[in-house]
Amino acid sequence: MASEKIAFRTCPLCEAGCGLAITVKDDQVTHIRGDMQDVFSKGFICPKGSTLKQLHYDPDRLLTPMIKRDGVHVQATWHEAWRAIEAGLNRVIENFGRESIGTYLGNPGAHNLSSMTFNRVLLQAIGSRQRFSASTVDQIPKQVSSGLMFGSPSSVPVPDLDRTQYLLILGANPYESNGSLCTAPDFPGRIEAMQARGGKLVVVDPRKSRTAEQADEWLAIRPGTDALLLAAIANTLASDGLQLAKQRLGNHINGLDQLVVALAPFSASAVAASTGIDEQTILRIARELRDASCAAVYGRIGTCTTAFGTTTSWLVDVVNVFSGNLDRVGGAMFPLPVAGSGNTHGEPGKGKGFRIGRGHSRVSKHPEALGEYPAAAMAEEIETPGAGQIRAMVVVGGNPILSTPNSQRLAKSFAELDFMVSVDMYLNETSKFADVILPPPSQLQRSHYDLALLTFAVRNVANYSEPVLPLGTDDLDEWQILAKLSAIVSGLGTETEVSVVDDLAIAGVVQSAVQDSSSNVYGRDVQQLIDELSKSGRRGPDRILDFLLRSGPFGDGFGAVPDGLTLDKLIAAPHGIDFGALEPRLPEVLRTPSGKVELAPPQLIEDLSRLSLLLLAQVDDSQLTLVGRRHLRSNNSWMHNIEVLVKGKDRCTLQIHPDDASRLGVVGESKVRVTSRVGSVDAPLEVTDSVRVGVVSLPHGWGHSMAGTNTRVAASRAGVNSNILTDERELDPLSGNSVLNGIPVSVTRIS
Ligand SMILES: Nc1nc2c(c(=O)[nH]1)N[C@H]1C(S)=C(S)[C@@H](COP(=O)(O)OP(=O)(O)OC[C@H]3O[C@@H](n4cnc5c(=O)[nH]c(N)nc54)[C@H](O)[C@@H]3O)O[C@H]1N2
Ligand SMILES: Nc1nc2c(c(=O)[nH]1)N[C@H]1C(S)=C(S)[C@@H](COP(=O)(O)OP(=O)(O)OC[C@H]3O[C@@H](n4cnc5c(=O)[nH]c(N)nc54)[C@H](O)[C@@H]3O)O[C@H]1N2
Ligand code: SF4
Ligand SMILES: [Mo]
Repeated sequence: MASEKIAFRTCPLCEAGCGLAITVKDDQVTHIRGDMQDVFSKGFICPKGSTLKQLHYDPDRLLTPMIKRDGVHVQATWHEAWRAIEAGLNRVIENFGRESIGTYLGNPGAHNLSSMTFNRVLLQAIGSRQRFSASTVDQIPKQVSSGLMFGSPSSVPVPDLDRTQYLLILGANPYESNGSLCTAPDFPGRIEAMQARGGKLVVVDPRKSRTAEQADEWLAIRPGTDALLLAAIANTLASDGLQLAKQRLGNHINGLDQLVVALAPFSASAVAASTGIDEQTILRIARELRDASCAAVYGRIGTCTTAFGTTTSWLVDVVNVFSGNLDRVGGAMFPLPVAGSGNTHGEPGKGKGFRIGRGHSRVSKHPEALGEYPAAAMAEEIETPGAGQIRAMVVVGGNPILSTPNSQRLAKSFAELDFMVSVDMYLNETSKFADVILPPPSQLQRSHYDLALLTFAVRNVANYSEPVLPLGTDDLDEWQILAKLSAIVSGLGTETEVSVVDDLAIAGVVQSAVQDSSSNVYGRDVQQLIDELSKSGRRGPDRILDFLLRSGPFGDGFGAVPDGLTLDKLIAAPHGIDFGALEPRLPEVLRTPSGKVELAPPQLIEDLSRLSLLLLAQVDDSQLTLVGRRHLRSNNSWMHNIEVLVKGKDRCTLQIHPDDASRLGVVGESKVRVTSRVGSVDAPLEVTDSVRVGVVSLPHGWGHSMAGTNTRVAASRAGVNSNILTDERELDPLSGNSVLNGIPVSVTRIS
């Protein structure tokens, strides 16, 4: 008789983390649907959720390591791969030192328990400061502003979606993205529930996105000017006296007077021309935020990936404070992550605070942020000779050749590397440069817990998934790959058992917890705790996760809290455990030296002078600016090899407003040439009034036509790479984040 089971697991593809119910017959996945009983997603999934099946069975997915021989990737055994890596990396280390090894960690690692627990080990083993990741083409500005204001880069306030009555969204499109830095399965449903209870949604976006279409009000802002808009909203609230904010938060804030003075130049009338939003509207939005029974401001990609990413992210929370909505039910609130995080460790209410610029990149002297340098600086660090020049790259779950600015320059530099390793399941635009590719198992063959994303969840929930399908006999789990790499690069040799690295990893985690006076295992014996954990037979990420759960805010503290959480208890709850709605956390959540919310961090106050220069800039709508967009059926660059997700009409089009199209004489063209300072692409034209005049939009993650890759479906609908146009010189100077939106471009006929 055929064996049939239904497995429950969290979808690891995006930040929403929906529960899936997966039917497995004789070790074959037959069907994937939403898990109706999931405590958080309650049955919701998007079209990507069910494609974990197609991903697993994708004939192009790598099942064995690949080694490049005479320029061509061929299948190899793990043993051959490890030997090649040892030889390649050792040669670079011996000749040029450890600093010459760069790393790039990609986005899927944030959704991957193995990477969340072992990437750190790998970085330590490599021992180089040349660290890069997708963070600097994404959310790092929000983490820097949160670090400076609240003392920890993990303390990112999220809109209390299920209870708010007014939501101001800037530069996010959760109807396509399903939300980011705000973990909320069925974000659209939660917005519609807000509207149904009489709440209002206002969307600020240069495009009439699907979220803007759903909004009660759409404000078509000029790209890159959100900081001005928010400064003017804050300024308006300040001139009204801030009674509400002082009454609610007065005891918890520092720097109010200084900030109010610094905001003076940014009146609603002063920013109207630059932002394209009229004075009366700005004044009204400010007062609506203040007068709503509760309200939240939320900004994402369109606010982070601009030249004022950090300042904009800060001003989002300044407005949350000024309207009296920070840390308030229905406002912007701090989650309490079940497995702990930077915002639960250390003495409650006080800490060492947060710093950037503890080092500077070698070539352009960009300040370090969160232990890394801007992805935009990777190419120059590879190209520029001298001590510390990158000669080898280790890329884990990243596709920077499509995801980071001035891709053509980066591709050229990757081609010049002495050695490269990719941990990736596809031979794609980035891994094609690797001397060795190490394939992780599929998403269905691993356990899962959203260590990173549940830190930003709109409810305090926990959900663990066991692997749905077993590893193949020759497969290694991703943590084992990372552990082996760590052993090799630290000189322990290819024969080292991964358990050696694993034991070091768990010891490090436990050690830091027993030294934390706020931890429920403070002062306990490290070995005793590890022995207790190891009784289950668990190893690797699961053992570490068990520890994080047990020592977290809801944990059993190894006996200290009798009813507390353990991994066993979580496994017994396959639809997850809901620890309830968010609760106010001020001042306990703070880790600033002052024990207050720092409203006026010096770097940010100083950046307001740079921002004021934007007010002087000539507004010129004939200069087109490029912004991006996401589509529900995409996932950055890497799911275009799944037929059901790419079929239908071409989505990689250049959207342009009809007025601009006629001004430029391109109305009837099927394709146009788009050119920026750094490059040029020919893209299909889509004339639509969903973009504002002066703005054109092209999605990122496409451009699958490079030779030497093997993603056949993606190649058949290649599209063009929008990051050929984005400029590696344009950065947010505080966080190092790339400017990926608001790129000056010209659009011309292809002669
Ligand atoms: N379907 C799908 N879902 C995804 C992803 C995906 O690729 N596809 N990627 C995931 C990842 S890694 C992330 S980080 C999240 C991102 O999630 P979101 O932040 O929601 O990202 P986008 O959908 O790109 O929305 C950004 C919006 O900003 C607008 N915008 C551009 N420039 C500006 C500007 O200057 N000001 C303002 N106010 N708006 C601007 C764009 O028009 C766009 O509508 O999505 C995640 N979810
Ligand atoms: N112009 C423009 N550029 C952008 C953006 C934008 O809005 N506009 N968005 C930016 C954002 S928000 C992000 S997050 C980045 C993403 O940037 P990246 O992280 O560099 O790129 P991804 O497209 O997510 O590619 C992920 C890679 O990991 C592989 N992979 C998938 N799952 C796994 C796994 O479990 N393990 C391993 N080892 N590998 C895996 C995939 O095959 C793929 O090669 O792109 C950024 N680039
Ligand atoms: S919304 Fe995100 S987490 Fe939910 S099914 Fe879709 S891809 Fe998966
Ligand atoms: Mo992202």
